[in-house]
Amino acid sequence: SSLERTLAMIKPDGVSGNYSDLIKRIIVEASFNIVKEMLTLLDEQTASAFYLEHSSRTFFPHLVTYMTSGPVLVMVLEKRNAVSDWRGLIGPTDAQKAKISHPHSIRALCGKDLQRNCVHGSDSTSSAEREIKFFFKDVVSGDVASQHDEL
Ligand code: YYY
Ligand code: MG
Repeated sequence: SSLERTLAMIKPDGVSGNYSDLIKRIIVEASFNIVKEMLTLLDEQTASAFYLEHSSRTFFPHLVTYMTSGPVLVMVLEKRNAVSDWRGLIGPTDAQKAKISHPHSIRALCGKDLQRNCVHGSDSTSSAEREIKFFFKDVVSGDVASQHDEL
């Protein structure tokens, strides 16, 4: 396996619930390198574009309202197998189900329900590449060995 980058985001309920420090501690203890981070407030257009793949779903308007309801912390994480390892750490989409099936996952620890699940993680290496470019246009997700742009 080679070094990978993935896009992580602490969603509005995570930031407002003061989970950012705890989540960053979990990230660092799991041997991820936080390569980039940005605290930002998503507008409707940005949140809609980020979740474009879900635009036809009935939950989409609620998702956009939620994602624009407060600041989010967007991060680029790097390690070997970053994409699947981060998905593993965050756990299932539904935080209520996560509390039962994956009680030590971040969504179980910090999330509330299916919508307010505290964190995002790219679901594949191609999604990761697209999502990293979406937020950090100067980061090339290939050739990570030559990049040392830590904060
Ligand atoms: O990748 P992941 O975040 O685990 O789930 P997705 O199926 O991509 O859905 C994106 C996002 O949408 C999810 O984190 C919460 C929200 N959502 C929802 O509010 N209601 C659903 N029935 C499904 C997803
Ligand atoms: Mg997804």
